[in-house]
Amino acid sequence: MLLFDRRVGPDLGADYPARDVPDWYRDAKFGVFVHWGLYSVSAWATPRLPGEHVPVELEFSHHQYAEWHANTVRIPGSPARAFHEREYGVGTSYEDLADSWTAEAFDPQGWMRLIAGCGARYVVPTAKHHDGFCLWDTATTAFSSVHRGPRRDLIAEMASAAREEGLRFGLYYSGALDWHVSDFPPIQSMTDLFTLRRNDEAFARYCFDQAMELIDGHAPDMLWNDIDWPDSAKAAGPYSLQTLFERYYERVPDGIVNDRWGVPHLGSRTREYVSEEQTSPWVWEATRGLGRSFGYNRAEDDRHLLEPAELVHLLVDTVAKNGNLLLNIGPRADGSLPESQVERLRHLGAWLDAHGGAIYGTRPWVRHAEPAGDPVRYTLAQDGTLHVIALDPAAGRLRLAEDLVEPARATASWGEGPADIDGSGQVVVPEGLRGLPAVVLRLEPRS
Ligand code: FUL
Repeated sequence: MLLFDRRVGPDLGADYPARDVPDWYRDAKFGVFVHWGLYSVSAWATPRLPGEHVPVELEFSHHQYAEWHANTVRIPGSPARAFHEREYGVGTSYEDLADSWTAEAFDPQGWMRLIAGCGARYVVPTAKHHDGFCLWDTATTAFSSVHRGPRRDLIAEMASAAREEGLRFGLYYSGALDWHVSDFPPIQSMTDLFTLRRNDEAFARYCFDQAMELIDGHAPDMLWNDIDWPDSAKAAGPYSLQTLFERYYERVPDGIVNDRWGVPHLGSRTREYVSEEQTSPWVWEATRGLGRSFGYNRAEDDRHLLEPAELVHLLVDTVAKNGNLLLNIGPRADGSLPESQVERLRHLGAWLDAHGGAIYGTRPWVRHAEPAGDPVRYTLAQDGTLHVIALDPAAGRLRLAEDLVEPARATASWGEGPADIDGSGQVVVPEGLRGLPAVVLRLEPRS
């Protein structure tokens, strides 16, 4: 039984033919999202502890995402506005902050070395977020990092550093929202999110031109669009989305897009701060920040961030269900990376270094977990080796599911040596492995 489909999604007809998932993406499993932009200057959002929720009517005035500051600050009475007025004085707009963004400690080689060194196979920085500030040398607007603030083509620098480190390079682009070229009241509800946005032809052309600059200039391996795309570009035409996709796949034949275009063109399915319940036949991607924001939020501390062990479990759970993890980091405005984030990435990297064989290049098995058994996740190597990833090695023993005990799967081993499975399917976890967040029992097929 094949548990995953070679295609990104079902065939949706001639306008949006289904494409195969490129092998590099299916094998990569782990990418790093980088939310860095003008919003990293204010770098503030109402912090939320794990599991903490705010009433739905406060979701936008108390937005958890620091990269939403340009919107949140315009909501009267919002904590972000109070912060902004305290910090910058009444009358200073969000856009005024562009000239104080100097990015003096930005070291793209250092970033990419760290990201690749921690086991990520691809990286996706934000080229333009909802604030409309472009991080590349664009002919479409002067509201960019080349004309304001850093006076550098940050995307070009990241692209070449990433590729030097052997990373695939994707780009995030906010296709539906651009607050720099819109004139609406602030978004205060989910309904506003999909209505207070431009859909006119001039804006569709603007987005098309910007996306084409990025495609022509950097051939991004992944095109990660956000929210939606201007409606007027959804019918056939020279600046239509169909044309954009055609041009993209021409330029990057093994490229992949995501699913946030507002049309039935399926790419990798995005899940933000949530997971798939079960193995999905379609490739998908879990994304979240290390805390509750993507952009750096100076109001967060360690209490708001995932524990290193939780991070390993998140990756393992995602991969077992046919997903990739696109884990976000939020650098500070000056380009430095907060130590609490670096430490977590390194922790994940160290685990991957020892156990990456159970992650990279794997495929889902017939089930991802044992609903009533010990906490495990399964992945299948392409040579038929089954990985039983135990999520509670501190327990010291693992009880295998009945169908794994006899007789099809012969040799069982931990990374460091053979494992003995007793008659009742119990296996002892070697003492030296019990302090790890997860350990891998390899069950090789009988040859
Ligand atoms: C969301 C955006 O609104 C967030 O700011 C973030 O970029 C996330 C990845 O996608 O929909």
